[in-house]
Formats: sequence, structure tokens, C-alpha cells
Amino acid sequence: MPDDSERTEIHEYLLLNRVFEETVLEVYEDEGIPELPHLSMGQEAVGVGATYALEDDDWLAPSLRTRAVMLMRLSIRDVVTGMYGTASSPTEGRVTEHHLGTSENHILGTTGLVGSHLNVAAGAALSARQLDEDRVTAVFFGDGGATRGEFHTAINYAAVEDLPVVFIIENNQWIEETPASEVIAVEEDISEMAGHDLPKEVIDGQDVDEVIETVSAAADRARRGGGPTLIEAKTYRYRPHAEVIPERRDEAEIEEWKERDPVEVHRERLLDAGVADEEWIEETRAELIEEIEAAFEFAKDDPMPEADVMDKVYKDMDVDEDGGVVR
Ligand SMILES: Cc1ncc(C[n+]2csc(CCOP(=O)(O)OP(=O)(O)O)c2C)c(N)n1
Repeated sequence: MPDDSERTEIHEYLLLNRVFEETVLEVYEDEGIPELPHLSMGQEAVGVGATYALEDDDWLAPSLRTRAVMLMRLSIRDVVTGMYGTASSPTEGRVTEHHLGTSENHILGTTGLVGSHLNVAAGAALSARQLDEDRVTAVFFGDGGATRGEFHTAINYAAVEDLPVVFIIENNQWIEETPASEVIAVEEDISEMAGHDLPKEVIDGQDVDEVIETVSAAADRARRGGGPTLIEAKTYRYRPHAEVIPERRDEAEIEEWKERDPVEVHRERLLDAGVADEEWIEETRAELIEEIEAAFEFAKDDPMPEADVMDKVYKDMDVDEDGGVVR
């Protein structure tokens, strides 16, 4: 169980994610943002809890919706410049925030192909073992990601090799506009699809404490050589798949999930325990808004990258004057 100062820190991360996305939505609606927002509002406890449970040098492979990984491992300014693809962004504009990776922060970059990072995560875990590093890799993916072949190849390989991986399904029950139940042939828990021999945990993704506890236990087990765990966190997103996609889900379903809002659940727990008061929460929220708005102002004035975009993409690569690769 986290102590009081850890509990307030966890709440600050939850607030950061919520306030950040509220600001993203506002800016996007007012004037647009180069990277189309795919918001995670409603799902914050999964990314926050899992990232919190892991060590700073554990590898994280987020899905494009696991914003918490970015906000907890990078500065707010890095995340915002990442969305604008400008010169100061972590990859100097080579990839926007959705798929960015930085080895410095132990974030594995992904591709736009849903599920493609699952095998990469298993590979990162294999490399940690071969290099004798005490690192766990956590990979986040949606219910849609769980329908991909990579779900089986990565889990099978990790289970056979006892690799230190924590597989985390952020089951928000919708794949763009398709209900997962229409395309996934199991009745209840989609983690059942993995028949492989590994522990499976189905948890409440709206409860950050449950996420932290489950991911910590899985990571400890992995570090002791116990192999991978598959965690399915039941959750829900409040916004459509992306901000250009019309909302076709039932309003009543969305409202029902909002009654178990992950930020609110944790907030009430802190208030009841006397760990924080309303005043601290409001002050923290106001400070975060100020910092986030300043990052947006910075990003809007930040120049586009000057460097040749092919530079730093491939190691030891010679490029001719037209930008072509010299072989
Ligand atoms: C292989 C592949 N198929 C389709 C797409 C288009 N696509 C992008 S995100 C997405 C939905 C993914 O759903 P899920 O994995 O459940 O994650 P969520 O968006 O719910 O977080 C789809 C179909 C893609 N990028 N890659």
C-alpha cells in the first residue's frame, strides 16, 4: 500500500493526465493541433498505475492511447512539442507523440500498426535477459490489439522463455466504432483468448490502487525469473476513438462509466482518509493548468525542425544531396 506522500503523488499524476487532455481538447476545438487527439480520458488509472508501479529504467511500450506513460516519463513540454512535431520535441519532429520512443526515458517507440509493439516488447525483455539487466518490460494495448496475431506470438514466446514482460490489455471494450464483443470470440474476459500457460489477472482499471498492486506483483515475479503475466484492466474511454470520429456509442453507457471515474474514485479515497483536502487538490489542478498552458504557448512558437528528416533515422547511414540513402 503506498504511503501518504505516494498517494498524493499518484493523485497528482491522475490530475495531470485529466487536466492535460482537457486542455488538449480545448486547444484542438479552438484552433487545431497537428497530431489528431486520441484521448484517454476515463482510462487514466491504467497507465498511471502501471507506470507508477515500475522502475524508471524498466521498458515501457505504450499504445497510442497510453498518454500516462508519456506524461510520467517526459516533461509536459516534451509531450506538447511532440504533438506539434517541432524542433524541440524529443525526436526533433521525426515522429509525433503518439508513437514516439526515447531510449533515454526507456519508452519503446511503436508503429501505427495496432499490436506491432507486442513482439518488440518481448524482444526488449529478451535483450534485458541477455544483457543481464534487471529490467522488466510492460506493454500496453487495447482490446483491438488483442485480436492481432502478435498478441499470440508475443505471449507465447514470452511464456516459453519466461521473459520478464507484463502484458497489459486496456480493455475499453471498443475498437474504433466496433464493440469488442462483435469481433472477439470469448464471452467475458478477453484475456481468456490467451490459452498460453501464464498467469492472467482481470482487474478494475478504474481503481489506480488495484492497478499498482497487480502490476507491482507481476513485475516482482518477472524480476525473480517467474516469467510474464497478462493483465486485463477493464476500463472505458469518454471520448470517441479520435476527435474526428463521430460518437456512436450509447450515451447511457458512457454516463454509467463516468460514475466510476478513476480520478474521482481516487480523490474520494484520499479525502476520506484525510490524506489530502479539497484546497490542495484545487491548488494542484491550477498549477498543472498553468504549466500545461505554458507548454502549449512554447510549442506554438517552436520552429519546425531544420535537420534533414532522414538524419538520425538509420544508424551510420550516408545520405546523398537529394536525401537518398547511399548504399
Ligand atoms: C493493423 C491495424 N489495423 C487497423 C488500424 C486502424 N486502427 C488504429 S487504432 C484502431 C483501434 C484500436 O483499438 P484498440 O486496440 O482496442 O485500442 P483503443 O483505440 O481502444 O485504445 C484501429 C482499428 C491500425 N492502425 N493497424
